[in-house]
Amino acid sequence: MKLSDLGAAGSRLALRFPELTLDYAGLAAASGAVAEAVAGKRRVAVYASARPHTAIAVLGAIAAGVPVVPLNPKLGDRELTHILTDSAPDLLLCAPDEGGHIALDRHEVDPAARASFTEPATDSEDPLFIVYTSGTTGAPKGVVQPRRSLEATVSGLAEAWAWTAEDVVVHGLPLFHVHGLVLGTLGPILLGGSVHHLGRFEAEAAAEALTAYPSTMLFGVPTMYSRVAEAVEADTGLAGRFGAARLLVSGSAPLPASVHKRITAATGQQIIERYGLTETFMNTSVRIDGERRPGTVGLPLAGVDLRITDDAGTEIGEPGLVGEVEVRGPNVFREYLNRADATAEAFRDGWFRTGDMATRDPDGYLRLVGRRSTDLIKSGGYRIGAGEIENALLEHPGVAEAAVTSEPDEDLGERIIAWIVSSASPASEAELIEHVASTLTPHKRPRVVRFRESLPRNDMGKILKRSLG
Ligand code: MLC
Ligand code: AMP
Repeated sequence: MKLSDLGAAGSRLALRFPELTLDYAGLAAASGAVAEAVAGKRRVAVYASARPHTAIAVLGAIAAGVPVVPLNPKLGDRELTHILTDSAPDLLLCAPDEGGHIALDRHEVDPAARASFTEPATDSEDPLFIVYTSGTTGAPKGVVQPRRSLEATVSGLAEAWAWTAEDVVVHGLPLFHVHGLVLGTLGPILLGGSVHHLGRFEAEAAAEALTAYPSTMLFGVPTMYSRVAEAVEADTGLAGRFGAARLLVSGSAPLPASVHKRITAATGQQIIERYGLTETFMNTSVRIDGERRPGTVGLPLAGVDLRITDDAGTEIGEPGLVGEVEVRGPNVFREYLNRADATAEAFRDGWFRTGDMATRDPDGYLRLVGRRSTDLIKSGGYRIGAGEIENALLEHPGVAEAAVTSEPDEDLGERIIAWIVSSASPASEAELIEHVASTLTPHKRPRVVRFRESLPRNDMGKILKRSLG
């Protein structure tokens, strides 16, 4: 991605946020000022609020060849400290009124700044991002994604969806994860198109944005589409506006077939599903001209090798049989930062083990059916490890024993449940929820706490989570 190429697009719309609109010339110039400020740094953190400053900061760092660690602005003390210690960024990029609590040298991003910058030569294997994501146990791991992954994913999706510079991508996704940052922000900019970010997701605001331009695509997680389904059933005017989009795309978690069908009934649109991970960016999608079959995530994108294996690692060729999804290709990450052990464990014979269980329809369409471990939870489209929440709970003086599980939830897909044996000085449900929200991050908080006299354990002392209830 060259800033000079962006600048050449001149007065075309690049970014629209509630607080500010930038054309390509403005975006290239403001990003150029960031690139000047970060040139030569080893690594920078970006305070990734849902604001234009985040997009400008990330583009500037990419232009300067400096890897970015996106920070969720709502990170609690423990998780923030872990990420900053593990990734050791030289500088924080943020808006002037943000990030005051973060003890790093800072560069304040100014959307009105103007600078031109000569980009250094880069290699496709150079790290682009270090994105922190949860595993089943322990603290989140930093996924090192090289420049080639971005290229592979954006070109693969562009081909699958006939996505061009004419499209305006509308969304209200957070900008510290792959979905909102890579697909929803860098994707449109790489393709010379536009982003209309809603600031936060509301069905009404999305409907308005979807009819403000000739060709629009909506990106969202299933929780957002389930809220759209409610809204369009209650208001036919709104349904018409969603019906006017070129494409509605869902990802990050399973889209319930019921939501898919309700939205089709109300708007005439059939949602397209695509499947990815922080470690792989995008793997598969339903194609624009393919059958949009509820419950399926389509076919591998160009360049992506995908197989389904049994426990021994042998490929399962036959449709209908369940196995683990393994992926290989230019979209796959390099390593977990400072975690050679976890990296080695994640790969088998050069294939990345996704932890997702799936089957294939006879025509090759992939159908995700669950995860290898019940200790990875997807709530509101966020990936959350049971282990990290258990560790946080066990550090609270009111907790003697803790286990974390999930239950189906209409709105969030899954909701987090904490099972607690209290200590001699018990804490309330609200205190424990707040404790997790403030030490880790609010979306990792349990939605329900269930107090028990004891937790079921096997002879080895391991908690039998399946017996909780
Ligand atoms: C609640 N809040 C608290 C709190 N309790 N803050 C501090 N302390 C507490 N105890 C805050 C929340 O932070 C949030 O603020 C607000 O209150 C409401 O929180 P919520 O009820 O948890 O969520 P909600 O607003 O209902 O959000 C639903 C949602 C959200 C769908 C909008 O879950 C979301 O944005 N999900 C997207 C996840 C995503 O992008 N995943 C992609 C991963 S990448 P505030 O200010 O935030 O409203 C990936 C790869 C791929 O998976 O394939 O895409
Ligand atoms: P994350 O690393 O946060 O990006 O989460 C990746 C996980 O999200 C995958 O391993 C899947 O379990 C899940 N996921 C992503 N897209 C989909 C989808 N379209 N349908 C079902 N699950 C999905």
